[in-house]
Amino acid sequence: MANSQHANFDAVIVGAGFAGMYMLHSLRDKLGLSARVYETGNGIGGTWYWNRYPGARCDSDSYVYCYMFDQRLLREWEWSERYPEQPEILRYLNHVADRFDLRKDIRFNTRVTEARFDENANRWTIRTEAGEVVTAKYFIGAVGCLSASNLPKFKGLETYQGKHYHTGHWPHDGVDFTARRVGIIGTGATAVQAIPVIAQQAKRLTVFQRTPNFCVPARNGKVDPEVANARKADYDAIRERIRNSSFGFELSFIEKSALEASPEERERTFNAMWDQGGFSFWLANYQDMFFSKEANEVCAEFLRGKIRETVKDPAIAEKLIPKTYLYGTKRQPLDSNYFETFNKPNVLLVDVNETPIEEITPRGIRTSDREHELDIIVFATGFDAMTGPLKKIDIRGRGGQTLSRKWDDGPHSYLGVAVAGFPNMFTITGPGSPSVMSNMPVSIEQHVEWITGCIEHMRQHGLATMEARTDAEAQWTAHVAEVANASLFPTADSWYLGANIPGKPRVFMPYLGGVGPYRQKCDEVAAKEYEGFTFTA
Ligand code: NA7
Repeated sequence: MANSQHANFDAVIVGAGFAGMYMLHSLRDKLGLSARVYETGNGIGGTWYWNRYPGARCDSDSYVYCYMFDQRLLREWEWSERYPEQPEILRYLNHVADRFDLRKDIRFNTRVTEARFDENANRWTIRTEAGEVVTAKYFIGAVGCLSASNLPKFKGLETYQGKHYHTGHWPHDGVDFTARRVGIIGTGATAVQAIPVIAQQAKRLTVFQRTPNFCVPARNGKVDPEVANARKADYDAIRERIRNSSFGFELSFIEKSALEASPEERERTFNAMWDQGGFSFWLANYQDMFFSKEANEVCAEFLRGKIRETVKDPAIAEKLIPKTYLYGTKRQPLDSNYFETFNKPNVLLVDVNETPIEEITPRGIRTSDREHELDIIVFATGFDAMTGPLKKIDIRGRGGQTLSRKWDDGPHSYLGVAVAGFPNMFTITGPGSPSVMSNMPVSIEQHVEWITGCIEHMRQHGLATMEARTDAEAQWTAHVAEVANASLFPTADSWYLGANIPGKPRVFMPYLGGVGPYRQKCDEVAAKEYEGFTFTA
């Protein structure tokens, strides 16, 4: 139980990943407020605490996948590779937690189950699964966009006698695949990382694929020390560039239509991006790739050619080629030997559109044509993204209205950071902000700093509550939809619009307007005395 001295806080923060850690540091050490973080896991790290599956690593270049708020931290930390593996990112976050003495204000192994706004006291009452109750003026969701794992209901799973794991809840002591017959369901960004690594160990790996992916090579490796040092010397400029970019990277689109370029020029450009690896092909391609089906098609055709070149068996290559959606409208997976893995004799690809999974049996997975005997099943089946983690908490605002109910038809939010009817509540990288359509640490820092500014403003003016206005929320929510609908993104059945979760409303959740313009909008709102918000004294 909390001792009485600390049962009332200025702020309660849920989640101790990148977002919750910086929010704590910011409120406690910059503003001098009392803050407590609750974290379900037994350690800090959020995404990087839970996702320990084989091959788990970041898809953002390490020199921009980190906090930028502290010059010394930025210059002192050395990343070992272009894309750090999960253990290294977790080491980095633990280093940050020690450096800023964060742990003493974090309660681990503690799930927040309920948060209610008390309209008389203008405070939030927060309850944990263990029954602890505390109050706070501010309630801040730092719950992550991809933390509510999705385990689809497969008939018969409870009868399965082997071991099964979801990639988002991986055992801390690892899983030994040696001499095992392994099945993996899913071929998203997670599976694309895990499959080549599992295939190296397992006796046999059966991949159950529903939707193939356009993968691009990550091209991971050591970073030339000269390049790393030059970046460290240039961090001020790098920070400015990524803060004003579209996606939080040093990447920008080619200011030309893919259709204006000659086939030879396109081939050269595509090959250069392919060789460079990473998100260039996705986020620094011809500027009309996300807007014109014809332009998109030439990009897709290049990638289809690469799959055909890599996969030796033409029938398997055809199965691995996406045909049901446009390139880039689902999250771009980065791969290290993904397509090559399907050339291995111990790897079998099952297209569940041809032979659907009928049930899980005590011995494995039965598809419509046969039973696949398996010792281990890996569910790489993704997450109830963005709204899922917030809806899991019983959050009640004014008049007892629940957030879950309010978001029945999709998320309604002002700037992705505040919700009308839920005063003094902030959602870091919530739906309606760039979030998953950006390099997360960049968007997290922007939100944390903006929220800190709001709270400082309230303190300076002696204000009791801050709340998004319904009209401002409606306008912003419409704007988020309008920007998404102007692109090709909503044409795909992606988790960006909840299509992976049966019954979830089909609403494009992240804001596609770009990290730079979004930051500018938030800064303008603040400069206009928080336009779109109401305050009470
Ligand atoms: P994703 O990208 O949601 O991938 C989940 C995969 O699981 C995807 O291939 C799904 O197919 C598949 N899936 C989901 N449910 C089923 C069922 N019922 N049957 C068969 N296959 C299924 O999650 P990830 O973990 O890979 O990546 C999430 C993000 O984490 C990633 O984008 C990064 O930002 C980090 P579908 O495509 O829905 O047909």
